[in-house]
This record gives sequence, C-alpha cells and structure tokens, in this order.
Amino acid sequence: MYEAQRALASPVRNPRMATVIGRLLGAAFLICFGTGLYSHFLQEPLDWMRFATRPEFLYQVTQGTHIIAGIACFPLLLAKLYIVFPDLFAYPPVRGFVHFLERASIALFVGASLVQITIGLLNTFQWYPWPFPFRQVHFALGWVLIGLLVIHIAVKLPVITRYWSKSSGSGSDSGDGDHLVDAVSADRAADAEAVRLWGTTRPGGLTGRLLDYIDATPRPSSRVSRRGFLTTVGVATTAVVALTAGQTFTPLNAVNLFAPRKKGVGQQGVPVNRTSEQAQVADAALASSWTLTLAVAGTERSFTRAELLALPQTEVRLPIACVEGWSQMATWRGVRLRDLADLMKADPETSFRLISLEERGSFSKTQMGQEYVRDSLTLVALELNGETLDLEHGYPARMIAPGRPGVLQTKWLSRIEAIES
Ligand SMILES: Nc1nc2c(c(=O)[nH]1)N[C@H]1C(S)=C(S)[C@@H](COP(=O)(O)O)O[C@H]1N2
Ligand SMILES: [Mo]
Repeated sequence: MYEAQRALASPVRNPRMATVIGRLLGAAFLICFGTGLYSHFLQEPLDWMRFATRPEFLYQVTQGTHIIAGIACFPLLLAKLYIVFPDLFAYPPVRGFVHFLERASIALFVGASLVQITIGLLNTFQWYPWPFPFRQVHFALGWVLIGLLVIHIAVKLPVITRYWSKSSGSGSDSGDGDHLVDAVSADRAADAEAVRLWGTTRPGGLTGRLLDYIDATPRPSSRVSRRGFLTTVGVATTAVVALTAGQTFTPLNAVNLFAPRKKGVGQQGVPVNRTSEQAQVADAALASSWTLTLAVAGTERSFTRAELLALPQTEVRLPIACVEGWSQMATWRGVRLRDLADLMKADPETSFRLISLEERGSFSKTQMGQEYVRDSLTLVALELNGETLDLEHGYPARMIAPGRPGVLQTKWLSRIEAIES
C-alpha cells in the first residue's frame, strides 16, 4: 500500500488542489441543482406555484446555464478524481464505523455524480440507452447528490477551511520536492499509525530530520507542475464549454462544434425538435377539416385556421428554449391566447390544458398556468419568421409563450381546455 501511494504521489495530489477544484465543482453542482429544480417545477408545478414570465428569455438563460455548468463538470470531476485517486488505496481500508460511512458516502457521491452528468449529456443528444424515465431519475439523483455534497462538505470541513485560501494550509506553496513530501507524509502517517497500533515505527520509515529538511527547502518546480495542472484543467473546461455553448449563446455560435444543435439550422431558420413524422401528425395537421377547439366551463367552440387569422393578430419575438440546452430566437405571429380566453369568457384565474394532434408522446398534452395564459406575449402562433408556420414547427397552430421550456411550447394544437378547479 505504501508503494502504491508513493507511486501515485504527485505535486498536484494535495489537499489545497483538492479544495480548489472541489470549490469549482461544488459551485457547478449547486448551479445545476438550482437551475434544474427550476426547470423541473416549470414542467411539473405544484399547485401553488406561479412563475415569472419576464424576462422572456429567462428559461433560455437558466437552462443554458444548466447545460454549460453540467458540461463543465466533466473535466472538473475528472481532475478532482485524479487528485484524490491515491486515497482509494488508503490503508487500512476501513478504520471503524465512521470512517466506513465516510468512504461509502464518497463512493456513492462519485458514482452518482458520474451517472448524473452522463445521462444528462446523453439526454442532450436525445439518446436514451436506459429503461427509466430520464427527467424523474435526473431529478431524484439531483437530490441525492445535494445530500451527499452536504455530507461531503461536513466531513471535509477541517480540510476545506484549512486550505480554502492560498496562503493558509501547510505545504500549500512549498515547492519542488512536493511529491517527496507527499510520499513522506504518507510514510509519516503510516508511522503514526504503526505507533498507534503496534507501539513502534515501521522499519524503513523516514527520519524526522529528512522530513524537516524537505519541509524547510524552497521548491519552485512543483509550483510549475501545479500551475500546469490548473492550466490543463482550465483549458479543458473552457474548451468543452466554448465548443458547445454556442447552442445557447450566440457569440460562440461559430465554434459550436460538439453541441447537437446549431442556431439557424432548420425549417424557417429554427431547429426542429420532434418532427411531424416522429409525432405521426402530418395527415391530421394538413387535413382541411382541422379546427382548434376551445373548451371552457362546458362551452366548446371550434375555429378554423381562417377564422383564427381573421382575429386580431399580434407579433412577438420569443425564443424556443429547449431543455436540452439549445435555444433560438424567432418572430411569431398569431392570436393572443388571452383574447381567445376572453372570447370564451374564461375566468382570469383559469389554467389551461393544451392538447396536440399528436396522440402518443410525453408532450402531446401540456398545462399552462394563468400567468402565461394572461400574458400579452402568449400566442396561438400561426406564422413564424414572416411565413406560414411550417409543418415541422407545428402547423396549423402552435403555442408560444415567454419564459417557458421548449417542451411546453406545444406544436400541432388541436384543443385548448380550461382546467376547472
Ligand atoms: N406536440 C408536440 N409539441 C412539441 C414537442 C413534441 O414532441 N410534441 N416538442 C417540444 C420541444 S421538446 C421543443 S424544444 C419545441 C421545439 O420546437 P420546434 O421544433 O418548432 O423548434 O417543441 C415542443 N413542442
Ligand atoms: Mo425541447
């Protein structure tokens, strides 16, 4: 075990580095958790929840941030695992019940983190090689991870506080022999352990004088390798973020090499998520018999597309902001949902259910709270970027509302009903 630990000793494998990377990773986790909760509750609100409809790009920002922070977790988590890797070989492996709990919680933390960011990433590519519902599992794992993060921080608090700032913490800026120091401190710990267990130092353990000598000597070169490590992590993190963030963040669009979607690519300049073919709606959507039915308090009324076009039209600039991280601003024209609700004499506090021609699929029915129904930017959209809405974007009519996840911008509308409470 000493051999293993000694072989793995490296100037970057120290508590200060673990703290530095740990802080970044912790921040990324908290950002993902907060923005993830927001996205989850938008899609599955509790009864009392009301959401902000301004700024209208709010969800674009929160979800873009969620995906960017999640992607940044890959290099950061790898760096953190690299730093603490020798701890896997800690000897003895378990030093009692508390130590066992500590190690078990860390094992769980690492495992759950890897699963979480991996399924998150695969989801952005709409690849689901698993049998469980993504969102529910991602949500549940988020809570598990936050719980484990709290435990981890509590357990490591002495180390974290000691190595939080640059100057604090012994050895944090000692130099070139740091790998030696690390090896030596492993020896020293082993000696201390040996004294505790057997009342003697291990034969072959290093002497205190050597330790003192090493501690006292300035060692510039390992500072270089620490800086090199941080630079590598920084470059890797910046690279993975920069090469994908263009799907959210227009200035980086040119270098959006790895994200699954690109801005402006798709019918009418807007990416398409589910196609009419996948949703099996083309026949119903193109049929001349199509109408949009509104149902409020026992009254039903159906509108043809021509009748909808004859109502007052409003033009808005609103983004489609997908949970998968991509987003696209567009110009929409159509009838205010509020006007239709008023025509039907719906109570202003009513929520609506939006029903698509699509029969299967998790987004064929969605709900919309009163704050969106009453919003002047919420449209039953009939046109996109100056043309009749393309079939792929929801022709004959789709929903578009400010600040909502793409999944709730229901395409190929067939029915809008008041949810009677
Ligand atoms: N009926 C229906 N509407 C839908 C979907 C769907 O699968 N079925 N996908 C949603 C998702 S996930 C997004 S991001 C947007 C994308 O809209 P677009 O394809 O017009 O860009 O449509 C939403 N509306
Ligand atoms: Mo989406």
